Amino acid sequence: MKKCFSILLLICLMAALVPAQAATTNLAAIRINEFMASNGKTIDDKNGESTDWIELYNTSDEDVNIQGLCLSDGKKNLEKYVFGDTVIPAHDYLLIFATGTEEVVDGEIHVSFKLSASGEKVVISYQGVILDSISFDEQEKDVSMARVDERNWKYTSLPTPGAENAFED
Ligand SMILES: [Ca+2]
Ligand SMILES: [Ca+2]
Repeated sequence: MKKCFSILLLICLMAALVPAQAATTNLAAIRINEFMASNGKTIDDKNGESTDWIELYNTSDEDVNIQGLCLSDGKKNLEKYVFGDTVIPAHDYLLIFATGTEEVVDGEIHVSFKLSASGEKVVISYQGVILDSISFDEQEKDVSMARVDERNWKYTSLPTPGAENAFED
C-alpha cells in the first residue's frame, strides 16, 4: 500500500514537472507578418513612444518557442537581436518594437535597431540561415506593410500591430 502511494506520488510529481503542452521549436513556422517603419499615431510602446514595430506570426497549430531566433534590419549582421525563451502560441502574433534600445519593458521586447523609413529590410534567421525576409522602399507615416499571403505584401492604412492583418477594399 505504501509502495503504491509512493509510485502515485512520483507520477504526480512528474506530471507537475512536465508542462502540459510543451512548445515546439519549429522556427520554420514563424513569419514576418507586418511592420511599420514610420509610426506616428498608430501605437505607442510601453515607454509611451511611437517607435517602429515588427509583427511575427506563428503559422502552425502548435506553440513555438523562438529561443535562438535572430531578428535584424539587414543581412550583413543577422544577429542584431537574438530571442530568449519566448513562446508564440499557435496562430498567434508577437509584437516587437524597434526602438534602438535593447530592453524588455513590462514583457514587451525592444530591440537595438530601428527601421529606416527610406527603405531597409526585416530579416529573421537561425544560426546564419535566413528563414524569412522582406525588403522595403520608402514608407509613409502610419502606413504599415502587411503580408497578404505566403508570397505577397501590401501597404495598408489599417495597421494591426499584434493582430490579423487588415486591408482597404
Ligand atoms: Ca535600421
Ligand atoms: Ca497584423
